[in-house]
Amino acid sequence: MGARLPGIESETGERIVAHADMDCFYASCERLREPALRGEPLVVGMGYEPGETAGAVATASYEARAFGVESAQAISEALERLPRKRDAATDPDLDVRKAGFYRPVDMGFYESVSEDVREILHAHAETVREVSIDEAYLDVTEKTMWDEAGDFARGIKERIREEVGVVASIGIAPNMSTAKIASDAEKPDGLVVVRPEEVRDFLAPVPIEDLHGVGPVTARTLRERGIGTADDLATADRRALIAEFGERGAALYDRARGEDDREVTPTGRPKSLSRESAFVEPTTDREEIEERLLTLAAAVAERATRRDALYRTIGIKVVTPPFDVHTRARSLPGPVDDPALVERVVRDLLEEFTGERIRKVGARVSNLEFDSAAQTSLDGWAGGDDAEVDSDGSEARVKSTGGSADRSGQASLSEFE
Ligand code: DCP
Ligand code: MG
Repeated sequence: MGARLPGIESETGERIVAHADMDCFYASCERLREPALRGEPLVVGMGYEPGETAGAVATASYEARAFGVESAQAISEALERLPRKRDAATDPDLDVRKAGFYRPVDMGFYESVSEDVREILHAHAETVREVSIDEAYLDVTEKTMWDEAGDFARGIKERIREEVGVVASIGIAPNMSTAKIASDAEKPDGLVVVRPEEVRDFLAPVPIEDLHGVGPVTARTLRERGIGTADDLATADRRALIAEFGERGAALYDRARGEDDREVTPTGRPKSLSRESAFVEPTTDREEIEERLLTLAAAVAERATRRDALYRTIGIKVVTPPFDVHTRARSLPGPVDDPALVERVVRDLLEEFTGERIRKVGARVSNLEFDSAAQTSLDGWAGGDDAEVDSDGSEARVKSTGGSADRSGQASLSEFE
């Protein structure tokens, strides 16, 4: 990858990202309203009713995990490893000291606890991306510095513990994928800071199964190739990985090396919208290629309009055999919602690939803004020299660059992966 807009610096290493994940979340919530469960083996079951054996384990407290109980296990199996206290009290064959408590899930209550945690997270970050009920990424670049990141994370953990009563594990790193691995590294009650210069060493021993995007099937294939750790992956032959796994191979390789320049974007707010499509056979047919790309561009522009998204960057992706990915983009001086402009720009960008055999094309709008309130006419543009807007674009819905110029020029084009 590595294709970037001219004159735009890589942001790698400049970002400070935190990942927070609550410890045995549902179990911790149950302990809030039933303090007697603290320190006890506790299983929270989905589809479970008190006294019954149906359902599956949503989560287990760390005390229960010591008995071999884990998420997604059948309650019946969990009961074999960890009998209920009540049953153990009356059954002479069972040992009460080796028994635990079982509770059914109560999503409404967990959501309310989650809300309280989120409020604290938002107070400590510029941007928060909530990825599940108990997990979020925070962009804390402007809230802390590497030298004090540990104290900063400790402060967040303290507030969550004192004000909500649950325990968060936090990882801080220069990018999202490393921060997630860091938050998991010392659970429960974990706090791990991985400074930019420590990323490679920190990741090296991590088993490939713990890397984002590696499922059981991929893991098995990698292990058959003798690749068991992030370091094995990071030092593997990139081309061979691409030959085996396609574009995903390249992404895995980059993540294993700690290269991940994804921006922390707010929940529900994508940073780009794209669509791509492969030809049955790689083709040089200019008309077919252009037609396909324009269809994709129209679909992407329509999606942006529907979501009230304005874009500052319009780009294409062209994949040539074997799997060479080329991205090209043009940045605009201000955010627009202008399907005709998208069409014109992608057609222009495709020009460079005339005559090439092409396997796949894609269209993308990025550098999105969702603030649809402050749109002005085209006259409101600050005017940039790389813009390709001609006068017939006057119907475009355009937002003045005045109050939001901070985001301009940050487009990284490696996001197609
Ligand atoms: N959950 C679920 N089913 C699963 C996994 C999780 O219902 N298979 C629910 C219960 C968890 C919550 O989601 O409490 C959060 O998931 P985590 O993976 O973060 O697990 P925990 O927070 O329970 O434990 P950990 O301390 O490992 O984060
Ligand atoms: Mg959790």
